[in-house]
Amino acid sequence: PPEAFRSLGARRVLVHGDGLLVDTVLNEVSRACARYGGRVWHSPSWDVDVDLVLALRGADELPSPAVQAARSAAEAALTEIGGEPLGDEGFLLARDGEVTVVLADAPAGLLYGLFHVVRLCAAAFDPARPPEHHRPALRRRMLDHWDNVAVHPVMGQVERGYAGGSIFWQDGRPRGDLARVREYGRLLAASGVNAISVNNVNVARTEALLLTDRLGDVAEIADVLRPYNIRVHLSITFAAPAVLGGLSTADPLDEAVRVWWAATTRRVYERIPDFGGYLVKADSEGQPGPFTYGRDHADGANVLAEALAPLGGVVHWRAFVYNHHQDWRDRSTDRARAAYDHFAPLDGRFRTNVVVQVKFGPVDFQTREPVSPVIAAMPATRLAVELQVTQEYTGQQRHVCHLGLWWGEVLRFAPWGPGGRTVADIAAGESGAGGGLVAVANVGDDLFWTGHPLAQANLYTFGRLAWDPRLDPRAVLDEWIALTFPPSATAEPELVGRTLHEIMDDSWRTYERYTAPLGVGFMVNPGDHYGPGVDGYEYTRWGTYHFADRDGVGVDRSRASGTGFAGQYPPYWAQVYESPQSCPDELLLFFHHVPYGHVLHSGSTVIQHIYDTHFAGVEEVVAMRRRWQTLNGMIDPAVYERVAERLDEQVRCATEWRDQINTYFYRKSGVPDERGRTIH
Ligand code: GCW
Repeated sequence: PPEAFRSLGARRVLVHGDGLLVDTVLNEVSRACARYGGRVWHSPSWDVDVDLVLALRGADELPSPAVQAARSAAEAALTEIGGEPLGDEGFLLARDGEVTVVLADAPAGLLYGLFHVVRLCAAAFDPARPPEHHRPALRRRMLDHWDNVAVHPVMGQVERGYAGGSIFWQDGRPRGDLARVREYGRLLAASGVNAISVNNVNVARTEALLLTDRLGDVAEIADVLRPYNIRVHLSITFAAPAVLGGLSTADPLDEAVRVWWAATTRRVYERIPDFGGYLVKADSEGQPGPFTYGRDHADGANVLAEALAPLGGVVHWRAFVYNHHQDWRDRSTDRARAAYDHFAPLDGRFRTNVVVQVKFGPVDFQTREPVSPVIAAMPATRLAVELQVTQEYTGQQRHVCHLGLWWGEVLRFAPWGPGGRTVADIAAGESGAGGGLVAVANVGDDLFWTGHPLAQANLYTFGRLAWDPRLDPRAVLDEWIALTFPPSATAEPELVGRTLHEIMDDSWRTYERYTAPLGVGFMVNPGDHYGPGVDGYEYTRWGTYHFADRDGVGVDRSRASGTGFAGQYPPYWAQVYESPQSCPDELLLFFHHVPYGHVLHSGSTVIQHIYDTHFAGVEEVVAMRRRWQTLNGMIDPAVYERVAERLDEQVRCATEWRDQINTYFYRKSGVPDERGRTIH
């Protein structure tokens, strides 16, 4: 809300520098000052008493004495804190007497510096604030929209979208609400995101045309997002040379195909000079790819990379490739193995402007999965890690499920063993050359952007963790709370903040408790993936099984007796995951098939753990709802009502999960709950 800008808007602010992004900074400050009584000047023409200077360091004409003084104070502060270069997007914040100074080498740094000041509120003007220096750990911080241009008969306008229609597309056409797209760009910039892809990775006929005939639609979006430092990428179909270009093949090694990609890509850049690149889902879930021509994924990615390289673009090539025609009777095929089996042997074969984009887990964005072994298996390839902000498997933005803690765990995971390089290090790459962090977006045309108002926090947290994966997710949640429920617009802000933490901090674990147990995954209704469906996928072709029988449950993925997936990890984790004795409880059923009486590290048996967590999960959701009710009257009534209504649904759905899971396992195992609670 505008209130988040109150502290900035009440100050006297001087902006020094020129260019598109500096104009954005100027507009932001002017907007805030017009509302809250501050004033803004654009240097070099003024020399006035100010509270805040936002200045570019580089080339300029005639900085005024005030700017000069502020800048030299900031330079001194930078030297004092041992300043590394600020880089393309970094900035310094320091105090010069009565003045707060934000200094950047490039306009984007000034933009992020401005949003940092907004985030800090009054603290940005604290005379005792020591100088601080910020630059993003990850160069590309990207959101992938799974938005369809034409309404898909099953998936609708947005595949796995839970916040209404697309903000870009409607019924086969651009939605035309560029003001909203602009506001979206602003929201993303404030979170730190700097790239988006504007259409679904499943590319149908209408969407394919965005690359050629309908490029203008993409250019319009790029124009609106450019002032917020967001580059636009496009999902393309690998078959484009055939389906759009009229060629008889899309074979990546065919000369005519290479020429077609090069020419088509040049036309894209004529229209969108800062175009980001292509995103590709190939040979996966029915999308076309190089396999049709007997080529591999490196051949496929490289033909696109070659076309993009001279123009500065990248290919994001997804590693989400598996056989989606599995036979449940055949236990030798393991979907979890697929990405590694396909991609690890190709390490070193990708051109330098290819980014292999890997889902964080080996299966599919489950509430709990081990980290994908692919992340440690391709040292000679640029890798991006893909998260899912849209809550496909985590409550579909009807349940409160704050994912910050989970992402923090994933990003800090050290694939070679404790103390080694982390997932975040790999995504960052040597001197920032890595593929970055990507997430599937959760925004739509909904009044609150994300359907569930509290799901906004996931979007914000993703951007902040992509900027700095070492941030404490709880502190990031604090930021989001303060910006979304600013003290000046909230009755009893401390109580509101505390209550939101109580509701959200542990909500991912709560969600885990009442859904699929101990890392086994899925157990959702097929198709829409919402609500319990314990055997929903058990006999399907999708490769997501739990193998529960009267004696036990889980998937044996050990080397000794299972699918061998555990052996895809470097030795430390391969060993930990190999045996049920050393495997962490939360992943036990992902890696092992064990009897119901198997005793966990927690001391509980598997069956009792299932009962206990499912009862506890529902109790926690009921407590969430009760806590939320205490906020009635303290916050915007529309937000209050929307969350209240969703919490009712969460209680209903969690109860359904509890009862179906508990009953299922009671019926299978015949083991009663040792505490005698009701199992139907
Ligand atoms: O999780 C699955 C989803 C599909 C999605 C696919 C993917 C876009 O259920 O809807 O397709 O993953 O990541 O490509």
